[in-house]
Amino acid sequence: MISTVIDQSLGLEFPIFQGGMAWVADASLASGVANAGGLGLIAAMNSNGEQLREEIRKCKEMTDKPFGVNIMLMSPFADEVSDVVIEEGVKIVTTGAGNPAKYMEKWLAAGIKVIPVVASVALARKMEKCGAFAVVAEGGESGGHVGDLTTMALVPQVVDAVSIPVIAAGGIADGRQIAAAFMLGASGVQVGTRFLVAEECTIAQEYKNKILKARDIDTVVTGKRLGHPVRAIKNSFSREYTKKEYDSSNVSDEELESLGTGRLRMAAREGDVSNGTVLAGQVASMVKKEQPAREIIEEMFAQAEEVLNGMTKWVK
Ligand code: TUI
Repeated sequence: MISTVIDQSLGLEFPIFQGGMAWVADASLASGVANAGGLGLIAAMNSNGEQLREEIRKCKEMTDKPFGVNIMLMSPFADEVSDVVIEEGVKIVTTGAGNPAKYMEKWLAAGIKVIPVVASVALARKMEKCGAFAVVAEGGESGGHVGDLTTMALVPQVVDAVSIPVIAAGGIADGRQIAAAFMLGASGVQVGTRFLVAEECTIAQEYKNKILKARDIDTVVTGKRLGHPVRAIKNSFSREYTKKEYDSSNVSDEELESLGTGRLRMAAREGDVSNGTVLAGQVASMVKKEQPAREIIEEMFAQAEEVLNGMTKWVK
């Protein structure tokens, strides 16, 4: 059994987090992963305070295992949801796409374990100083909002820079990649893309099919010009957006911004995977079938153990 400070201190069976994916990570997925022994996370990204409160309460009905909330700091509702997690007694908060320093004091006072997602050594250091319990070091292989460094380069640099535990994210969809993360010094992993096809994941079937059909080179990063790059599966919308982003200097930033608005909801909830944004990581093509969350986690950790126990078999 692979066991680290992460599963031991958070009350999990396995040291694995489910990514706090916007428009995807609801009470159903978070409770599914929690019941399967991982850390389920509800994404607060697309909710205002009251909507998040309802989702947290739903999740409490669906599991008695620990779960957390991910707060996307670029969300217009970040301030109000930062209070709701306290009011609802959430014990674990992860953050993304920014620096959560201004919320840290009140979260720590409420006894919350704060685990920011970072894409650089500098932010990891700052978060350790602010009292973070751990950090998720996320490489640019991931889906959604991406930093510049790869997981392979970022994780060992963050591990060397801080004394708190590091969870590796970005490019992890099977046990070999979990084993690799441990070798880089991580104490756990965060997985997003593979959980998109979990049976407990409530996104449109068309979105799941797009993941299941993806090839290795089928993702693209758009949005660099506006300063918030996101990785998604290539489709007709990403081609239109890329063209406007790079080819047409007469398209204003405001126009580009409004072009992207609402696109993730369109894909994830309405199933329009041609005109919507299908966020996914570079490992989408490794995701082969729909499975219950428990099966996904057990399969990944069985393979990780096999790799770690018999290294030579895997070194070709
Ligand atoms: O946040 C994510 N992934 C996301 S958020 C999202 S919703 C969205 N995002 C952008 C535009 C429109 C919608 C979809 N996917 N992952 C965590 C993450 N955080 N990755 C990278 C970062 C990050 C990057 C820079 C964190 C901090 C940072 O700098 C902050 C600072 O002050 O240094």
